Amino acid sequence: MARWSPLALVIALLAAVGLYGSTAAVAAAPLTVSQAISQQSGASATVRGYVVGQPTATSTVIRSGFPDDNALALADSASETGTSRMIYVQITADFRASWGLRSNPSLMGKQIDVTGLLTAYFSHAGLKTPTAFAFAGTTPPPTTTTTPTTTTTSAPPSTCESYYAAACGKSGAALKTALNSIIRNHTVITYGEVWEALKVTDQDPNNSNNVILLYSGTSRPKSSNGGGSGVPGQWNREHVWAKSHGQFVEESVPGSDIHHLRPEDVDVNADRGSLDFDNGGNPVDEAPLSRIDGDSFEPRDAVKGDVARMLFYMAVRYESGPNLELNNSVNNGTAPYMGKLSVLLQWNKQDPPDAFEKRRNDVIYNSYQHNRNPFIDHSNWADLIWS
Ligand SMILES: [Ca+2]
Ligand SMILES: [Ca+2]
Ligand SMILES: [Ca+2]
Repeated sequence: MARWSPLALVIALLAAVGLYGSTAAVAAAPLTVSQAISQQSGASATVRGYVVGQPTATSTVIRSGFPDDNALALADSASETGTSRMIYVQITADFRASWGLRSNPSLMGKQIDVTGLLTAYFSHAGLKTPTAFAFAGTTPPPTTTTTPTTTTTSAPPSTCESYYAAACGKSGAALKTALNSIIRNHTVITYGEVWEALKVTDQDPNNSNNVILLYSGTSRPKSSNGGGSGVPGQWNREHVWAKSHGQFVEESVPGSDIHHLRPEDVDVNADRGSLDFDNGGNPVDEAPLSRIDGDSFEPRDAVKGDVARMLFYMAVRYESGPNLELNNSVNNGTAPYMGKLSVLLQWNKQDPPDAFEKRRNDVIYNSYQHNRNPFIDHSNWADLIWS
């Protein structure tokens, strides 16, 4: 059965009734910051500018050490320091996790579009009560014709113009370093909160009461979570990067990072244990499409790439405390390594990202951690770093 992302479904439905593309309303071009400063009329408008800091008083905009996520300043130049040439943007609660500077200091210097009311804030030219934030260039361009538009699938903010701007055009160690800087400051959830998060990220697209188990592919009730080891029919939280490889605990930043946590049958999780990944072995009890031998685990074909990309993410996200890395070995034990890299690179190509995996990345980015797995957005980057 086809798996539709919510956005693709909406676009498809709109196209079906002739609303998308053919009769799209004409959108006004965004205002510049200088235009917005001179038009403090209280009207709603979209303003495009560069993020230049956080206003904390009428004539004070700070550029680092941001105290909270409640406001930002835009200017027509990314290097602007004169507050008279800035507009102060209120960030209401719904937008703070994604657009506040304390949580997202890498927004500094980025060009964004904000829609809100042109009215004073901090006794200064302002934009209040926002209804939309977007990176400039990710907003659909104004439509002035009635030419039908080709529909597209849900696109992550993965263009070099926005989320990955600092990584674009790089390779090798420089690409790895740039990606680390983009993804390393994520919102950490507790290990207890992981249960409810996995019920959302790994929901069965054909049954919203269930989750899909990683290594078996089984659809199992969300409510069957928990259980001690060996409780039949239950699922728990599989660490794809085994905790012992680097010796981190469950209640830690890598331990509760849902980019590499997946629902799995309690017994299958125990079978996999802390094995490295490689091809070969005998079918796993209760997950017969996956294979196991004395020193390695081979996930079923449909998730081979998913496993590889989770491990790529971990190696890039964690460069200290512990510094997780990939190597070409099995039997890595408690060293902060996971193998086999050469096999993972093959699996990444063999099983490219699908709708389930892309949706999962979007949900983690939008609702939980506010960072992305770059290798789901750009699977070729694994080769640029490790080949
Ligand atoms: Ca083996
Ligand atoms: Ca897959
Ligand atoms: Ca690392």
